[in-house]
Amino acid sequence: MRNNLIASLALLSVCIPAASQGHPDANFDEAKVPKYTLPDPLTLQNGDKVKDAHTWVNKRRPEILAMYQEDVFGHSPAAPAKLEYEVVSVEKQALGGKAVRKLITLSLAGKKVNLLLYLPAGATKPVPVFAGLWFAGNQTVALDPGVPLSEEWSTDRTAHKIIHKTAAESSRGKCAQQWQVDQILAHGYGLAIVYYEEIEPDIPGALTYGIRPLFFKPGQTIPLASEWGAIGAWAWSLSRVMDYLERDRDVDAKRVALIGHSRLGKTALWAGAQDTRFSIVISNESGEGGAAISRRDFGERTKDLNTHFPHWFDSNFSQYNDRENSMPFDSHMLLSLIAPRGLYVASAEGDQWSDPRGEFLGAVNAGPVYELLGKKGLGTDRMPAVHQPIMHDIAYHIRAGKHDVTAYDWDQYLKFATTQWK
Ligand code: GTR
Repeated sequence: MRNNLIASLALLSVCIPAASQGHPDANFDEAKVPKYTLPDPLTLQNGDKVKDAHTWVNKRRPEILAMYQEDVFGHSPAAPAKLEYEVVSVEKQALGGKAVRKLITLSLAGKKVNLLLYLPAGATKPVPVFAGLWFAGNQTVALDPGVPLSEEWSTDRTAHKIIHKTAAESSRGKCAQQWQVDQILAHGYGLAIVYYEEIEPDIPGALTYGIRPLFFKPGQTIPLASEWGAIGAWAWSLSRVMDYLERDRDVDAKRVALIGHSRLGKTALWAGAQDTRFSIVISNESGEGGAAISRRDFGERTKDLNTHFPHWFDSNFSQYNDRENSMPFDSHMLLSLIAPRGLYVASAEGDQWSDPRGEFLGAVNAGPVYELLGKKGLGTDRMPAVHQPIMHDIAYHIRAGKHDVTAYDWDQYLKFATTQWK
């Protein structure tokens, strides 16, 4: 199994950063997962049961949100009083006439971040939009040369140097299959995308190149133990993308689906948990620290996250290394913060590191909160076979293949969104 894992990690698409290599004693045997008890999302900290939507919205939801702010992703700054942005260009005949392409520069605390927006050409009313962050420059999802090449970040490990360079023209369209732009447009939807490393490079020690220091108090040099990590910064920026979408008259901002893969799936969940303006949240293989139940000793664990990616979470999170059973929360509670909005959790069979069953169980156990709010959870605790999606207000599928976003995944997300947006 471990060899399979390493083989599948080695096959990762060039579009997705190299995954950590696991650790020698990672468990991939379901029979060896010790028993655990999940905290109840519908019991308040004072022990009272949550029996109505009012108590959920006003008491329990804020309690859970506060736990995640304090101990996992960290507290983020408030939204700016006014979003600063500039629409740099509007191309009415992009992608061979199929799309209107807008390039927008968002100014996040003064740092410029490029938002690429494709909308279906000829739309007669505001359109719903899929929004998300991506692992490489905007040109990697754009086949047309109208989209400028992005800056790229990488490390020279031997020289302990962070390298900042401009992407090559050959990177254009490189990850297009992971976004299915034609399908999205054909459904009458738009796509809003930002390259996440413009917000903060995804490298431990790259803090100073991102937006977090722009919010430091005088004399502060590192975030406090309960202040946002990089995932917090990426998630906060997704809310700024939403601020823009609300101002764009061609967009139906009441119907925006947030989508993220892997670490950006964790990010989408955290953004959607905090910001209820997103009407749907899609977690594609978000794994540990995302949709997967942390208490399950299967694949990646909390300590792996805090060791390999110390910049992602707040520093309080490391108190749970090897102590997942002491968490007053688990992933089902993060997922329950999306309720009553549409939630899609997806796994891949070849991505055991992300613990597909743990992701499924996260979605199952968010169900009671959906039911309390009059929505439908997965309605079963039997994991479906590959390519047998379950779609209610919570949806789940597992597909064949590796850690990736595929056309199959998009077919399901488009179907789910279309049902939710009816
Ligand atoms: C892996 C990490 C996972 C997942 C993945 C990714 O190395 O262990 O938690 O987020 O990276 O983002 O591709």
